[in-house]
Amino acid sequence: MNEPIELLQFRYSPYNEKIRWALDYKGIAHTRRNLAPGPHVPVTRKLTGQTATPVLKIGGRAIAGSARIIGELEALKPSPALYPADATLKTRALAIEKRFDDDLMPRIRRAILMTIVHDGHYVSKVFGGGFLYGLLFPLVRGLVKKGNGITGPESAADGERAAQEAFDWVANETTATGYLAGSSFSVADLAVASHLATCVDPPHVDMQRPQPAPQKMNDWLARWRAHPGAAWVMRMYAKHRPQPLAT
Ligand SMILES: N[C@@H](CCC(=O)N[C@@H](CS)C(=O)NCC(=O)O)C(=O)O
Repeated sequence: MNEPIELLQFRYSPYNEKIRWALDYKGIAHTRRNLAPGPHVPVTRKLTGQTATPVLKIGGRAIAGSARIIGELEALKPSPALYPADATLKTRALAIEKRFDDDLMPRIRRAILMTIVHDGHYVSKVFGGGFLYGLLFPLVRGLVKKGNGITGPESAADGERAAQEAFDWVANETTATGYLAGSSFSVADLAVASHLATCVDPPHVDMQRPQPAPQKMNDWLARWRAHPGAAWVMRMYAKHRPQPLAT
């Protein structure tokens, strides 16, 4: 494992957080390169033929797709494992990851974006874009909304329904063992906690949003604060989320 590993990331993003967490959890040394939403497009497209982050560069390869990247990291450094050894539990863990990656998070993200998208300077702070980015954000605001499937007020209502469904489900599924697939930490917990961190702001340097935040964002955070599912997210961060290993 001597090949240099570089994560091309959005500084604030649940899908990128999945990869940071997996790298840190496995103790894999890496570097991170921040991209800003908008200007990232030519960079990720050239490397992978699609635009989304995270992109992991490892040796001469560039890999996209957070679930796929975790699979690669699991093969690269199997211990500590993120995939359950038991085949049935592994199938369950991967299905949970997929449901949050492909359905719940895209819906939740629309509601979250709608709490900050009016404030270019705040968006810039979240993504580390700098003053000019904040100033010019109105030029890409429409594209960001469209790219994320925001069609109107209904998008916020649907995102809130998705978050409620996610938090209720997590609280219910973790009562028995504290974990989502069996009785120990796995990729299911890592993925779900990374996604729901966007509603909870756990005190970790990689996922705490800058304050002061727009009122609508703070209202969103307050909406979930007392939910047992939010306490579970905090627990996963406290017990299983190491500090960053990146240089
Ligand atoms: N299914 C992808 C989704 C990744 C994703 O949605 N990434 C967002 C950041 S949260 C992104 O880079 N969006 C910009 C784009 O798609 O061009 C994964 O699991 O990695």
